[in-house]
Amino acid sequence: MGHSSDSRSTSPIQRVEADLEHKTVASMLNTPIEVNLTTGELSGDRIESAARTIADLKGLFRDDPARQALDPNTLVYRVQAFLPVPEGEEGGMFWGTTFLSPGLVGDEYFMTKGHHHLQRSRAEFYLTITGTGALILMDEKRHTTFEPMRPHTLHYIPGHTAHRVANTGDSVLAFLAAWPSDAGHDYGTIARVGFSARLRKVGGIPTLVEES
Ligand code: M6P
Ligand code: ZN
Repeated sequence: MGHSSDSRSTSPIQRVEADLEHKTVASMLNTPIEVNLTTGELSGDRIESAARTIADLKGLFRDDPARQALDPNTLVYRVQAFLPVPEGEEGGMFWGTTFLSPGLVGDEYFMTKGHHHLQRSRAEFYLTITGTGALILMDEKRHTTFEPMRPHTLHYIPGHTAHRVANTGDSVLAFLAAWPSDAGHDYGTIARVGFSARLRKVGGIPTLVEES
């Protein structure tokens, strides 16, 4: 009663309630990551990054002497990924951006390694932000096709389909990707048997050429 004249004073109970409220708000506050929709760059404190240079991509391109003639430190692509749950966990989703440099190894465009999903049924979305290229898809019968990529094209990669991207332009190709957290990456199959066709520059035009 005596202290009720002071408007700033609080009873011990009121103070506990205020503290609890503060804690509840603090524990609910997640800082979201940000996607720069002009460049594709992800920012935030939970982003993982990886880079692949010409030296890392031994065995990927058809013309290995041409690869060896390039500066081994040449960046072919880098990937940023936001993995909010552990890799392999069922029911979650992952998000990433790939930045693929322009360039050629012989007559073959700079490209990603490409992969099947370990869980073959898992699908994925790619959304092109900048640049031009091709999404190369191979089904289980080893039938290979490609979809042209240009800013704002959205690509659905069905399950049971190997996928890789080639940069056919002269600037960085950046694309966003979203895929299930239990998809996984199978690189071994591609390393062993590859895709049935490669995207090559033939008479100045990107052309899917069957492997002989
Ligand atoms: C996209 C996603 C990633 C993938 C990356 C690079 O961002 O599909 O899962 O890792 O491209 O492709 P790759 O793994 O074939 O090198
Ligand atoms: Zn994938």
